[in-house]
Amino acid sequence: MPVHIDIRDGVAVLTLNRPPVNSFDLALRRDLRAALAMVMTKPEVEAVVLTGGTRHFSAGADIEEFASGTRGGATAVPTLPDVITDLDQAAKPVVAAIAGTCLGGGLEVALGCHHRVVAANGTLGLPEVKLGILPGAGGTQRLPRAIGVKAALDMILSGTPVNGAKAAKLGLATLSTGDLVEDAVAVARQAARDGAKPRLSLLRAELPADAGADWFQRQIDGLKRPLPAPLACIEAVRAAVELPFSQGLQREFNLFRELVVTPESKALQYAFFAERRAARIDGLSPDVQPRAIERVAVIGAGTMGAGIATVAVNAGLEVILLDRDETGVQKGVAGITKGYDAAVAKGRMDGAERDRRLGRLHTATDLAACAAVDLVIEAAFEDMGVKQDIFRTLDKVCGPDAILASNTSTLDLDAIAAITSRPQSVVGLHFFSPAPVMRLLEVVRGAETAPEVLATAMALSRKLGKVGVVAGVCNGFIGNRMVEEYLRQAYFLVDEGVLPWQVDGALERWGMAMGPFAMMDLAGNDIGRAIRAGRKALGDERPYSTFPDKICALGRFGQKTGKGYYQYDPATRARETDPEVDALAQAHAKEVAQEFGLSPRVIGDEEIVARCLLALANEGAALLGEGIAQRASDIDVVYLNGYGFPAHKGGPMFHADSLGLENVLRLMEGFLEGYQGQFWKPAPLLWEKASAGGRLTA
Ligand code: T1G
Repeated sequence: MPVHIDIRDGVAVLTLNRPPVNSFDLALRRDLRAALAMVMTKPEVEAVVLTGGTRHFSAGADIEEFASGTRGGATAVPTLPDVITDLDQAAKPVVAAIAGTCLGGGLEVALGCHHRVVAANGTLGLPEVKLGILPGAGGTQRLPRAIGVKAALDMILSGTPVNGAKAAKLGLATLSTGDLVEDAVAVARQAARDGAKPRLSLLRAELPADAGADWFQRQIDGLKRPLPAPLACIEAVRAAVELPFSQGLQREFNLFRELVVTPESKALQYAFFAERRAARIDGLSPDVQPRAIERVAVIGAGTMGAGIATVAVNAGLEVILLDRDETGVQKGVAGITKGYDAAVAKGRMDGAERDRRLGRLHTATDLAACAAVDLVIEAAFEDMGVKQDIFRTLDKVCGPDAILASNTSTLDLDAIAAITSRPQSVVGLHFFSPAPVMRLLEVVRGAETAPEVLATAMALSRKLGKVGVVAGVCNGFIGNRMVEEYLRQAYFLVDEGVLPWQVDGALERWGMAMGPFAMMDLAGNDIGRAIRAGRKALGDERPYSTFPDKICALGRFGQKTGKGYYQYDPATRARETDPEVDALAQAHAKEVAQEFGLSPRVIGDEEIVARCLLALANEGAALLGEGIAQRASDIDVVYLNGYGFPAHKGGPMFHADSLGLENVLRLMEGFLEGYQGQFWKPAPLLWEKASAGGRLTA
């Protein structure tokens, strides 16, 4: 039964029971309405408590239902607003007992109740803006009446949830310090005695007197990107202040209906499910169970290794951090400790937690220390010989069930696995820098990686708070292989007279968090040079601009040398264009024009964006066709979580689909006319899907 009813001495406790997260699909809405109506008619019931169990009060409306119109449809009666109105207007007091997630429509349901009691583990929020929509079941009207207009708009625009204590501090709920349901029953009983049914819908939502008449306009002006959803959120909250409740609800509903069909909301809802789909390993037998990972060794105490060790410690694992000598190890430990001390200083962590985490961090300089670990993550120098030496020793010292992982970003994992006696236990765990911040983790399956090892690596990525994506073995796996083609086009644009900051500007205006040149200055242009040299050594003869190597020849490696394609403020690392680079680029373009007989032409934003982004999608289609990625949406998950691709555009593959693959091919053929035309080779899968009128992300 989606709603369980238990009457306890005059109080009806309704428990939502719709696994996995009590999302309000049609069945749950119908059942809750019926259960509420039923208990309202029982004379022995004087009040009602509504709860969802200990992990999920409710994750909100059923996204699948309104994203794709399945499961009965979001507009099927009773709609979620219908159910919330039943709660709001109920004849007897209704108290929400909230533990765990209470998000979106789940919080809106709780706001329809007359009181709210929350457990410490409560996570209350309105994340709709992250799906390109807005709270469409009264949240923009009731939350301002519950906690004030400013606090409400902050929560709605950020989509960030608050925990139980913060919710209590905001006045959103009463914090339960004992048994949540019992506390809620007591509140319900008291409300019945008092005859108190405080309905938020009867209150007014007012701005503080000092807010100023243009307060809402200032919120609009303060938006980082004036996308439809945040703009609509501000309008809906304005309606809560300026209109009577019922008219405000109508305004909210109209804004919701407009948003739910926008390209941004389609892309964001696609991205939500794409991330969850990425966790699935196609063809994996349900009998395969991930192994328990409790003790991890991280080899290499440099930036990456120390970052990975931090991630593992944060996830509650026992960690041994190794490096060649004590100096290297202690440098790594110092970096980790510094990070925790900064968190304590900022009040994000207390001293006891800091000490607990550092207590899980151990050190060694001899690989023999890996004898009893469940998993080794090698994050040593990106050199095949170095890695093979380490794996040769690990193969001897580690236990028979230990999993051996490499954090290599480009090297051939199979060549590493081949020097061990256990290739089935070797997997790639490609973290992105800085490891404690970047959510993406490419889980690289070698030719012989055992299904159980792969499943364990994917389960570990979830435990580490990462978004795991399975990748096959090729140079650069998914993300870096595609970014090479993106960069290739960016450099060709410089060959044709576009300046680096102009390329970055076009892509950043389009939505990329950082343009390709700023990105390479961050990653290190010398790293880019090493990758290019590595690909050439592997026989990649495809032409490449000589411009990036000219930059490297000047020692302009990027932020780490204070100069790259830009110059950087030593204190703030703020970037500034550099006339020296502009002059170098112009001279370079002149040489290319003479060599290739190019006539100068203006290349605008549209062409810059198209050439760079379609190069991404094209290489994505190529590797998808080779089976390096399991599905196109996995490729999008890589770009949304590792390369600053804007989520409201869905990812490079979703973006290509949204243009239409026939149009993509036509655009590519158009490029064949230009200087870099010789380098375009539309991927076979792209041809195939385009000619069949299909999509990459279907
Ligand atoms: N609708 C449908 N399915 C959902 C869902 C939802 N709201 N939330 C989660 N799922 C599925 C998910 O796809 C996965 O399915 C399974 O549940 C476990 O999720 C009117 C319109 C709640 C914090 O944005 O943030 O309310 O892959 O793997 O890591 O104003 O899910 O197993 O088949 O993520 O423990 C607003 C979205 C909706 C919350 C749990 N609500 N969900 O995280 O598990 S719009 C949200 C989450 C709305 C109203 C509007 C997380 C979670 P499968 P999971 P988790």
